[in-house]
Amino acid sequence: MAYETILVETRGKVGLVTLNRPQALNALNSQLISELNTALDGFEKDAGIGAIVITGSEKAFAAGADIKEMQNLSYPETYLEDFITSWDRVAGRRKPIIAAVAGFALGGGCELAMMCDIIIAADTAKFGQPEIKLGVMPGAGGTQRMTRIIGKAKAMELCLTGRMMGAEEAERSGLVARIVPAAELLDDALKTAATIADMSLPIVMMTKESVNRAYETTLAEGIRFERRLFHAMFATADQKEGMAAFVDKRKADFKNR
Ligand code: CO8
Repeated sequence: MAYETILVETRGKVGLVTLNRPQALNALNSQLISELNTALDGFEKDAGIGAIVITGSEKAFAAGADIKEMQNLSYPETYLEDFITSWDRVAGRRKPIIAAVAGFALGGGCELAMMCDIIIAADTAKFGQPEIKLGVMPGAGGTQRMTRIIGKAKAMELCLTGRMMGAEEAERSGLVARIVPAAELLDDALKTAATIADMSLPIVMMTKESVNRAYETTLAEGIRFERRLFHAMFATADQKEGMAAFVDKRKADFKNR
């Protein structure tokens, strides 16, 4: 498929999507989101792909939803089209996704990063939910995911003032897993993704599902969910291989079954 707003590549077992609307700081319009969903559908179906990286440019991961596309929408149009709901499909993916963020991750850009499983930030990264300055509020999970990730005090401040926070503050707040020098961002994210892609895919997917449960249920239910999946893992060949490899002092050769 020919994409116009993203670049799609595979690097070994890693699928790489680069947001590519440089003239608009990678603002997320409907074409971009539709192309991103198509690319992710392809990676999800491809048995050779074990992890995905989404990145932007040096200047911007994404500066938000495309304001020029949105500005004249009416309420019935947003309601009838269920505007933004398809954007959330990124969060429902089963394979792990790393957001490699340099420069601006604002509004929908910050929300897109938070839909991913791990955010690795360049030292140049700036996160924020500036929608309030446009007379709206975050619409793709920003008020919800950010509050769960960094807590009410900071999420409330960021959403109500629209101020940006830099990479260090984002790491301190638990939004990003790690900060790396900008020049090393993509290599680092690809290396992290490759490490994950080398593990057993079903075990990786179950682990992702289990960690995500922590956001949606009580501790007791979450622990029960984890235990059920943990027990189920003993039905996989990869559990036998992983533990045998440890005992034999060799690298595990997972077969994804
Ligand atoms: N939408 C459309 N175009 C944009 C956007 C955007 N969000 N951001 C930047 N651009 C365009 C500019 O209009 C400009 O285009 P042109 O050259 O044609 O005038 C070009 O990108 C470069 O931008 P600037 O000249 O403004 O670059 P600066 O370096 O001076 O400033 C900033 C960079 C601070 C990032 C600035 O561009 C800015 O404030 N952008 C808007 C940020 C913002 O408000 N984002 C929130 C948008 S609303 C939103 O995201 C709602 C979420 C809804 C759900 C999304 C689901 C995923």
